[in-house]
Parts: sequence; structure tokens; C-alpha cells
Amino acid sequence: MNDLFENSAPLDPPREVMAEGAILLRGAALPFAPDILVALDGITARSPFRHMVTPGGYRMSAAMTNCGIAGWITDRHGYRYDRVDPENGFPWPAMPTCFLDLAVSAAADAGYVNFVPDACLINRYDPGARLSLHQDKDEQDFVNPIVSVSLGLPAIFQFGGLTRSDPVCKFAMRHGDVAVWGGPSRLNFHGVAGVKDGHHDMLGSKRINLTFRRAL
Ligand code: MD3
Ligand code: FE
Repeated sequence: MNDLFENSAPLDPPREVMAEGAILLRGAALPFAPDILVALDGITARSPFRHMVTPGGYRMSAAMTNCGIAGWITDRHGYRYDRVDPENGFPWPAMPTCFLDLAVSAAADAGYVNFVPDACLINRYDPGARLSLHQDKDEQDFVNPIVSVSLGLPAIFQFGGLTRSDPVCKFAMRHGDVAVWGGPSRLNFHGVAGVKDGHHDMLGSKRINLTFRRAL
């Protein structure tokens, strides 16, 4: 058996099936990363990262902003999508072409050929930030998948079932990894464990996650 074979599949397969309808494309965002980081600076110059507050009054540890037609927000009144950034009263920055191209091609790769996102939530995790177990259910329908892009520091993704008490699987998400969640797993509970301190060559000591959705 040659070295080339032993070093590739199945030890570090480029594509992992996490659950029915949920596919992990290792490294799929790597060619897009430099363009994404430049575009991200343009977005945050207009709609800076901020720590939103949940309806229960908790400040989220991940800092967030959005691009696209619709942006996900939370405040004391609830979770929802809005076309306007509540911090400045203007529409969210447009979705950059490199964001859209990556999301559309990853979804198609995973078998979702008609996916065109109208919303991109951008999460910034500084060391210690986390996202507790939840479902994504603020979208108009659950027919479309969700595409998630991980950049910078690694994180442990917790992927559960349709009820909060279902057991969770853990997946290490690293810089450049793209996950597509759809079909039977679209409403599964999921979360992100506390991001460990570290240094990434392109992003420094933070993790950025782009979550693409069809919201409206
Ligand atoms: C599993 N963000 O913002 S999406 C979120 O790393 C969120 O910041 C994650 O969860 C993060 O809501 C990345 C991960 C995800 C999204 C949708 C799912 C996992 C999912 C739907 C079903 C199952
Ligand atoms: Fe989520």
C-alpha cells in the first residue's frame, strides 16, 4: 500500500457525512479566504461587530454582524430577521460576490443545487466565546439548507438531534471548513463549545463563522 493512499482517505477525508443531509467539506473555503477577509473589513466598517442581547437579557459572547438583504438580530423583544441594521438604521451591507459564490458552490457540492442565500450572519468568537445548544428556526421555511464557513481559530461543533436532550456528536471545525446542513437535519440542535485561546496566521486570536441562510 503506497504512502499517498495511506495519508489520504479514510484518515482525513475531504468530505464527511455528519448526518443525513449534513455534509462537511474540509478546506472548501481555503481558496476564498483571502477575498473573504478583505470583503469582511468592508462590511464591518459599515456594520461593526456587536454583542447582541437575548430576549432573556443575556449578552451573547459571540459578537455579530450581517450582510445580505436580511440580517439576523436579537434584542429584548425576540429573535428575528430585519433588512435594516438597528445600530445605524441603514440596510445591511450587500453580500459580497465571493461570499455568495462560496455558499452557492458548497451547497451545490452537497446536493442542494437551488440554494441562493439572502442572509449571511457573521459571528466573531474571541477566546472563551461560545454558542449554546439551539435550533435555527427564525427562517420563513426549512426547505433550504444552511451553509456554515469556519475561519481562524478552530472550534468544537456540537451536533445533536431534534430534541434538546438528544445525544450530541462533536466535530472539530478548522480554518477553511464548510458545513452544509439540510434535509432531515435542518432543525437539529447545535452549538459551539468555548473557543480556546490560540493564534491563527490570517486571523490572529479569533474565530469567524459565516452562516448563510434563505431567511425571507
Ligand atoms: C446543525 N452558528 O449562528 S452554523 C448560528 O459556528 C450558528 O457560529 C455556528 O449556529 C457558528 O446559528 C455555525 C452551524 C449550524 C447551523 C445550522 C444547523 C449547524 C446546524 C442546522 C441544523 C443542524
Ligand atoms: Fe445555529
